[in-house]
Amino acid sequence: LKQGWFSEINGLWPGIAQSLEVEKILYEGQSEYQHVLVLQTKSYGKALVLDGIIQCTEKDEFSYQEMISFLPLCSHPNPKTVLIVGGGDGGVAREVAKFPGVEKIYQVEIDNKVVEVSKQFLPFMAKGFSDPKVNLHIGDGFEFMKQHSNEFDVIITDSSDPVGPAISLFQEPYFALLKKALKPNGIVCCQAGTVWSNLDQVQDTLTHCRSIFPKVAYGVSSVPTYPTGQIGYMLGSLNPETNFNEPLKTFSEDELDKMELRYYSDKIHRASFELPRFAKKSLKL
Ligand code: AAT
Repeated sequence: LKQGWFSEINGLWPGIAQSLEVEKILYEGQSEYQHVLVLQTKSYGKALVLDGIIQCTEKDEFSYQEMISFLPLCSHPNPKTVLIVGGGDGGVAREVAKFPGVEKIYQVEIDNKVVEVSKQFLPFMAKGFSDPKVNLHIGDGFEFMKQHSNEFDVIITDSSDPVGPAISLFQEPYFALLKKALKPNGIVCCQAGTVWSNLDQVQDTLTHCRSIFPKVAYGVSSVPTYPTGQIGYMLGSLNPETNFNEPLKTFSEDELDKMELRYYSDKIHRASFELPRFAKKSLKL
């Protein structure tokens, strides 16, 4: 930490780095899989950093957690059983548990240390784990997927970036396993990079997704503390009739308030798939 600032320097986004002014290091340790850091930042609240990469901050985490959950859930006619891969902070479980009709939430996170640290320092996200619908399993998402077929309506891959333990979750065999683990007409949603800093990665993920799913889409939301201030979501459906642009489930303002949704709405859902021309062209969307 140079002069009280944390900088997210990484070869995944060469020559550009997000910086956060730090008031206090709340936790620092090395798990079996990665370096784990929790910071009290000056302007973005508490921040979780794994292997030097910002996973979420208190001030803007809701954008990512709501969108990666509600984009697929609202695109499925009746999601009952949901699997979350990764998501050790509990934020995605918190969001999925809000969705009416979801009966069972399974989650596979590789690193128990992330879960423990989140329960201790990031309870506003880790509260997701205390929902009775959530069944948490500690293990590798890729290995877990091999052992499951025809079980889930929606699978959300809330994984870290394609370095370290998450590499396998961005490769083609993983998408084939996702297909097998889904029920008929199932939907997947995966964390995908952005067209500003990771165009090659987004193209690769899209190619894998297209080779497996008859319907795919790529949407974005703004997350100030992620590289280039946004993040992408790769969606795939086994049902060729799925139209990701038009949510099947919509909520009134009152319902959105009750569910404590601060980013997602049906208008944001539609808008998230509207990409700038250069991105549409390079992704052939
Ligand atoms: N919820 C927002 C943050 C994340 S968390 C990513 C999680 O994926 C971490 O808890 C990490 O331990 C877990 N993970 C990594 N690899 C695997 C694996 N193979 N199996 C299961 N879980 C895994 C995402 C941040 C996005 C950052 C964008 N720059």
